[in-house]
Amino acid sequence: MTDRAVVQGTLLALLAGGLLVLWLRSRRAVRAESDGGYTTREEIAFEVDRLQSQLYRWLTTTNHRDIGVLYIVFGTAAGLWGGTDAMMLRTELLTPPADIWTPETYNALFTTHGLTMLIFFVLPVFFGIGNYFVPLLIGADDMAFPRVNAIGFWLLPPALLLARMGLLVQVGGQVLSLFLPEDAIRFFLTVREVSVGWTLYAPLSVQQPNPQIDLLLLGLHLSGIATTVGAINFIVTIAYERADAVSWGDLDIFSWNMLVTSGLALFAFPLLGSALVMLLLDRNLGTAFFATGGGGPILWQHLFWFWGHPEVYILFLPATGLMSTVLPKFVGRKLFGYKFIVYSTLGLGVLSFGVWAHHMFTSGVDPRLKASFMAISIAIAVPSAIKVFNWLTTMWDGEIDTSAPFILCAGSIGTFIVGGVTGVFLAVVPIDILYHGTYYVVGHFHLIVVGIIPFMMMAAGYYWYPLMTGRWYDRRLAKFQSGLVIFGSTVTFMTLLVIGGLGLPRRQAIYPPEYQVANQIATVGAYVIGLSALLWLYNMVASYWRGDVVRTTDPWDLKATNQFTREWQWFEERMIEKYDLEPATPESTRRAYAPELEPIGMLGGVGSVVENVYRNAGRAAVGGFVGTVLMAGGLGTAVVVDVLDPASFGEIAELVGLGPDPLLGTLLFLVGGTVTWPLLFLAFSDYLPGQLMFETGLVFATLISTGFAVAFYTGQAGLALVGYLGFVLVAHWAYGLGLTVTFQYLRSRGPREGRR
Ligand code: HEM
Ligand SMILES: [Cu+2]
Repeated sequence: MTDRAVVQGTLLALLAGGLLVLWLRSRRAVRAESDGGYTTREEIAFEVDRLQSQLYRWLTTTNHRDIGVLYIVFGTAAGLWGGTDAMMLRTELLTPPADIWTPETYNALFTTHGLTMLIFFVLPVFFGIGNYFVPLLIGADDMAFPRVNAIGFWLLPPALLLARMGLLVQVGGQVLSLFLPEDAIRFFLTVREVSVGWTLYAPLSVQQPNPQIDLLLLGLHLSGIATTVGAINFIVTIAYERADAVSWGDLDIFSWNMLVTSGLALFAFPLLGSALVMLLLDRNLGTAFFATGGGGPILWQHLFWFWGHPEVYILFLPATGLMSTVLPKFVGRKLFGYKFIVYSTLGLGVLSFGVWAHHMFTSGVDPRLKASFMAISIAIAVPSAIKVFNWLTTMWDGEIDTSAPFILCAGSIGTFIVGGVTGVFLAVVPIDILYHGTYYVVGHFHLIVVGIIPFMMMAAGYYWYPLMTGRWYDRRLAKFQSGLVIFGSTVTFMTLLVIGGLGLPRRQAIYPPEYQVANQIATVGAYVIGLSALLWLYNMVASYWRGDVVRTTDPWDLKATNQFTREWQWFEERMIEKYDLEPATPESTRRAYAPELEPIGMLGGVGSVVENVYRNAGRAAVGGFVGTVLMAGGLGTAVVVDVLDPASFGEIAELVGLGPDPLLGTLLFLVGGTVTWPLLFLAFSDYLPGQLMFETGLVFATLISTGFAVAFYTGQAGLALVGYLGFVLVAHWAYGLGLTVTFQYLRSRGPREGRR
């Protein structure tokens, strides 16, 4: 314990000292303000008066932007603290035996790391970003309840102190033991950081005597109150403080996500609070909520995870909201599928309360119950996937600006996909039973908690930095840092997935030597993440007073793609007011793809698809005919060289219930080729932002060729199989090209269309 206390104490002291030095220097240099403007580089004298008034201001402010900044600073500090825990964890795992820290220290580390990150890092930072930007985005003056807002924030520092008192007390004990006898400072020697795991599973959490557990429970309870209060404020603000022009259908995606997150928090945190009180009572007053014979240890797991699973979504929904906000600005296109993203967010919110028992597949839960939780857990992948597809589609055919925010967005989508897919496996009971308690789980959830949450925080930070400070950060450093953090996370957490797949259990300080090399790779990756975090911090802090001044009202050239959103309009007004800047005018404007402008048919989306089909039927038939003729050549050759069995056309007819008649099958095939597929292609092409060009046709053809390959497969093996697949693919490409070339031709001859 000692070594760890000293290390963490020293690191924190160093950090605090460093910040103090930076701050003192900044006082003497130029000051930028968090209000969308900058001050000139005048010298500001070091006055006690001014200091006092500043202190007073920050302690008593009820301004949503100030409170936002406070939240962000607090959350960042907590994140660095929890990050230090993570670095220490990984350091211990450099060698197989527990020789760097003791096993007890190791246990404490993964406990405090998890809790600090989940409770004191993510939500405060997102509440901070929300506080700063939601009112600007919805055109409100401030949050609905500014004073409650301040209270909500100021509950957090004491909560963190209570939760992590163990370390402070230990360091205090170290210092005191130099002067005082052991008896006099007994309290300091009994309190130690909690080491029962962040899930606080009973019976261990009930039985361990460490008094710090009680302090932790109180701290968590307090943080729960803070979160609930903040959540209520967001809900009321978004529901009632919107400007007249902002209807629910115009509400931006980030605010939608903050709304759903707050709704989840409102249901989840009071429940956690009750469970924590029960645990406190069990520990101190001899109740039997979680004792065998009483409610039982499994009851704790139910209560904990009924909060714990939605909590995961509370953490990650705001990150997806930031992605949907930032990504479109850097690909020059409007967010694709606004409505579907909103629905999927709401869907995730509801479903997230229905899957908690997937964390308990290895506990003694009724197998029938497990099966139903498995089903819902798999289903929850759908709304997440919808978001991913919409992001990818937003990027499609965009004009990509590879600045730091974009790099982080693209990296996030990648890690999120791997993290999400590995999660689907864990949702399956037998697979979870194999992998539960291994590093596979750690790899899976870190690909999400690291691969999208901090990435999006950084991306949003870079994106809005000019607005918040009136200055630019070092953009080259930012690009480097973004690449670095993606690289580090991939190396670290992919390695954990692999060693977990090989069966290495998590939460153990000592491990078999054959895993050493892999563990060292993961640790080096973690150090890379740590380094990139420091580079980020340096860039943000140093640029605050040294960065280039922003001299335009549209730093990201958003007007050119019609994405000059409300918060930037606010910024523009301020810049004009304060610094007499001219409103920026873009050199050219491109028409960003705007699904909102598309005519909505009678039945919403469905109606417009029907209209499309009707409008396009003629064109589709011609294109489909040309494509099918070309394709027939390829398929005919395949029949001749004997890799495609003509009888398989009969199977097609059988598939739709017409009996195994090859002739009927061929007919069906022709109808599909000349009518159905071209119509589908045209219907989708209106929603697919790509140009109606060869690439689109090839992609479409490749996709449908997989269906064909499955449907027409008649047991070919070896070389015949390769030939079969090859011919199927080539024939479909011929089809796709025939289709698109015909469309191109018809379009170039037909009347000019306004559509694209
Ligand atoms: C800086 C990058 C990070 C690294 C290198 C890292 C590393 C680790 C390691 C080694 C463990 C222990 C695994 C075990 O023994 O079971 C762990 C656990 C955990 N981490 Fe991280 N982590 C990082 C960031 C984060 C973030 C950002 C969050 C939350 C948003 C987070 C949340 C957790 C949680 C909840 C646990 C589970 C503790 C447990 O159940 O044992 N981590 N992390
Ligand atoms: Cu879960």
